[in-house]
Amino acid sequence: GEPSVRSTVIALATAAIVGALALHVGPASAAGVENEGAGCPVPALPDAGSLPTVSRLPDPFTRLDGTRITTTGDWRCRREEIKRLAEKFVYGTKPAKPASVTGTVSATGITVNVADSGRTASFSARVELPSGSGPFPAVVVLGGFGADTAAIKAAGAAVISYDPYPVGREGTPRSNKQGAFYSVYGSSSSTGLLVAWAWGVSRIIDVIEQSGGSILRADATGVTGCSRFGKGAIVTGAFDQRIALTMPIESGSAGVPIFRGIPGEGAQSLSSAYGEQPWLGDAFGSFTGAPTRLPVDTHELVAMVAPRGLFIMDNPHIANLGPRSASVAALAGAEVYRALGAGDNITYWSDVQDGSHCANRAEWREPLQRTIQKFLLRTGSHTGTMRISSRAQGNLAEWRDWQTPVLGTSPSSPASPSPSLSLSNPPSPSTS
Ligand code: MCU
Repeated sequence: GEPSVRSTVIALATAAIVGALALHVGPASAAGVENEGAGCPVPALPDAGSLPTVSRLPDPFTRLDGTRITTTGDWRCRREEIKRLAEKFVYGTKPAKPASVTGTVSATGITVNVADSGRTASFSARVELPSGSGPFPAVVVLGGFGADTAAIKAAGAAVISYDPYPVGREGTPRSNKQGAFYSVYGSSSSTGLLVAWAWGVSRIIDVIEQSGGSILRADATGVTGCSRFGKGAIVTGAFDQRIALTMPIESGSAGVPIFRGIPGEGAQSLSSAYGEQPWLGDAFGSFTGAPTRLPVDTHELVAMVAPRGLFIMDNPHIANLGPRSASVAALAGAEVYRALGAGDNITYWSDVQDGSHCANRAEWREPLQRTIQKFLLRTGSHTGTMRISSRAQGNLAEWRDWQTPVLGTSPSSPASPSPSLSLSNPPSPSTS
C-alpha cells in the first residue's frame, strides 16, 4: 500500500544521503547499503569482440564515455561502471539481494535462508565471540586456515567462520555449478565461485542487519581469508560496501595481482587459475591468453573497496602467488584512495620472513589488530602503509599512463583541492 511505498522511498533517500555522506565525512566508514551505485545510469558496455589492446592498466578515473571524473561525488557512479565491467568480463554478475532472506544470529552460529523466484537455499556459519560485552563487530573468515583468528578475537571482534563451499562448490564443471548460490540462480549461471562466495557473505550481513544487533553489529563487518579464500575475501569486500574492512591474505592469481602482470612475473598462469576451479566467471575464458584486452584490471577491484579499510597481506617468497603484480594492484588502487582523501585507509604488507604459504605471521599481528580497532571498533588509529618487500616490488610508473586527478568535493563544482585531500598522507612505497 501507499505507506510502504512512502517508507521505501524514505529508506532509499536516507540510504542515498548516508551513502553520499560516507564519502565526505567518514572515509573510514562503510556504506549502509550493499551497492551505493545500483541506480547509476551506465552506458552500454563494450562487446567482448571489439575490445582494444591496452597494455597498461586502464585509467580508473576515466568513464566509459571517455570523460574523467572531477569530484569525489563522481566516484559513486564511476565505481558502478567498474563493477559492471568486472562482472561482465571477469567474475560474473552478483545478483542484488534476493526477494527473501531470513535467518538467526546466536552467540554460536548464524543461519541463512534465501528464497527468490520459487527457489530456496540455506547455509550457516559458526560464531565465536571475543571476551567482553557485545554487541561486537565481526570478521567473516572464509575457509579454515591462514587467518589469525586468535588475534582477531583478542582485538575485540567476533569471528564468523564461513565455509564457502556449501554456497559455491569446487570440483564441478562450469556447466553444472553447485551450491546454495547456484540452487537459486541456476547450475548454468556464468557467475564464478568467488562472487557466489561473496554473495553468501552479503546474505550473512543481511541476517545480522535483521537480527536487531544485540549480539553482532551490522555496521562493523570485516572479511578475510588466505589463498583461494584470499581471492574470495578481496572480491567479497569489493562487491559489498557494507563491509568496513577487507583483509585478503596471499590471494594469488584471480585475487589481488594485476592480470596484466601475471604472465611476466611467472605467477600461476591465467589459464591455470581459470581452469583449476570455476573461481572466475565463464566470460574470463576469452582473456586467459589476452589480459591486455580486458577493459578492467584488479587495481580497480582494489579501488572498488575505496575508501573503506583495506589491509592486503602478501608473501614475497612465492613467485607463483604473483606478489609483484599484487603490489602494483595495491599501488594503482591506492591512487583512487588518495584521490578520495582516504590514502590512510589502505595497507599493503609483503615484508614478511616466513616463506610458507598461509603461515601464521608475527609481523601482521599488531597492524592487523590496530586495523581492526580502527575500522571495526572505531577506537585507536592506524596509518596505512606500503610495506612492500624488495623481493617483489612492482613499479607503478611502468604500468600506467594516467595521472591521479585532484578531485573536488562538491558533486557539481569544478575540481578544487579539498581540505581532507591536502591533509591526507598519500601512501608511499617503502622497501625493506
Ligand atoms: C593461491 O591460491 C590457490 C592457488 O591459486 C591454487 O593454484 C592452489 O591449488 O591453491 C592455492 C590455495 O588455495 O592454497 C590453499
